[in-house]
Amino acid sequence: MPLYLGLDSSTQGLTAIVLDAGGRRIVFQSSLSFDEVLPKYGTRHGVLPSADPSVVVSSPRMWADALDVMLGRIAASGLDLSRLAAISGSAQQHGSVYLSRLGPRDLGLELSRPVSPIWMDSSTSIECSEIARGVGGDEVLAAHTGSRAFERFTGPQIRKFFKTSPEQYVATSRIHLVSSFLASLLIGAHAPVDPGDASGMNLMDLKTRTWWQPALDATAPDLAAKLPAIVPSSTIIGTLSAYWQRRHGLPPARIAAWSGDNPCSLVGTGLVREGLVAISLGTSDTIFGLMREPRVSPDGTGHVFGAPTGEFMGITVFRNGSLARERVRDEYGLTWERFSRVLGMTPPGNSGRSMLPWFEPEITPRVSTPGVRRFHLDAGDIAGNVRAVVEAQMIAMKLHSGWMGVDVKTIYATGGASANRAILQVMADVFDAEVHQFAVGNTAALGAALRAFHADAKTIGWDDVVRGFTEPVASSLVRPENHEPYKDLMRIHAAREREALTRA
Ligand code: ADP
Ligand code: XUL
Repeated sequence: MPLYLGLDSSTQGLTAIVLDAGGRRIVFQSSLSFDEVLPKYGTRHGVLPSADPSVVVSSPRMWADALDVMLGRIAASGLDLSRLAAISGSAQQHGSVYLSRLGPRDLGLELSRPVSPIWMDSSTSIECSEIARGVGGDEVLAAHTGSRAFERFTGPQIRKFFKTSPEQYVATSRIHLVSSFLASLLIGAHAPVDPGDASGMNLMDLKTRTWWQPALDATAPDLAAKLPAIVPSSTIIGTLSAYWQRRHGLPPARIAAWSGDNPCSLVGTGLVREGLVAISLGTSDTIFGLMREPRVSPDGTGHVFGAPTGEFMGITVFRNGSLARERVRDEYGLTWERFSRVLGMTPPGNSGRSMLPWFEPEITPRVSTPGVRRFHLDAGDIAGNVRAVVEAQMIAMKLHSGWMGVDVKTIYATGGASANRAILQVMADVFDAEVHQFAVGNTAALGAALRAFHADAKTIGWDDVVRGFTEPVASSLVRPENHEPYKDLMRIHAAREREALTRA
């Protein structure tokens, strides 16, 4: 029976999952951390050092090297790779790669810009306003592309590059997303993007799934010629190039279009039907669910992306996710085990102590000048701060996801921090919902493998593709125990956010 490989190039590392479609089981999993395995690039948490905190870039060559390391691991895994039928991938969204030429693999590629701005960048507020103005306003942009202009979205990033480095912009023949860049390396030719990742650019018309000319015009000249084609998510875009076949002895597997990590996670959590939500606690915290019809967020916070099923997905994204939790953990020299124990010992509602956890600029709500606000909370209060950061994150997630219109009774939790049941208890209490864990922490890589399966065996419906792979672990259920304190806290938190934003 065929094997399918899913790769996930995330902010901090690369993960691979191989699944056996017939046996409905995962037969290989491996992850690497960019900082640890490729130290010569000098990244921390996957990003390059920057003097300006609003500028966040990473290295496309590092992503290419990581792909090489991972394909080497797969080749050495002992799996019968003659059965490897198809490969797909997932990547952190919004990041862009600027190429003047694409060779047969990473060493052959010529970058017109050595670094890639990624989703954590918040340096393009001016370009966001310019693009919104150019198309007739925020609402018009959101109605067409699914989102108002956001700093991390690729369009504003491209505009900034065009304005600050016009010559390099002209020398750029193709601008890829991280997903289509890595897919290009696999097929040895320029790969298209899928609608899921293209909708993170402020450039695609969500309904027609084609580039929206007014947005291209408002972004940079001659942009249409520099962008990849957009193809349905389950398109086979080529075969693994001769280079990789020779280098690692891999078979000529079919390559399916890559997508963004959130659209892939939608599939990897089995959310191929409307009415359920998943929360991913990765480097970013995200809450998302499938949408049959695109309903754009009226307050402008969330996004509508294309879903791999051909439908849509609603999503709200928070920048101060795992790294904010880590900041608190490290401030008090805790391990995750100790962090969880302390969290479990403090009461829901935290006896009135709370926080706005904006350690870094925030996406939701939009905060460009970071700063943590503490309320009735001393910096030296370990237990109070641990609970405050997690409660604030979960409350913000509930407050800013109402626009999706889902009555949340069940949450599928995924991402690195979803292994932490004390954090999931706070999630269950704040949402007053049951929270489920998955056996696979990286549902983006699993979703990518399942997308490869779907693209290869097109006649199989999505329900059948995900069956047996994406059911949450039955014994993992975390039930809400105490929602009462959060009814008031939700209101108080919303007022504090509003006040902090007016003062900023
Ligand atoms: P990404 O895919 O965005 O790179 P992951 O989903 O792999 O991120 O999540 C990585 C994060 O998971 C780490 O930054 C770490 O803070 C967090 N994490 C890992 N284990 C735990 C734990 N036991 N409790 C809380 N957070 C954890
Ligand atoms: C989504 C977003 C992040 C990145 C990194 O809009 O900015 O979730 O995809 O994971």
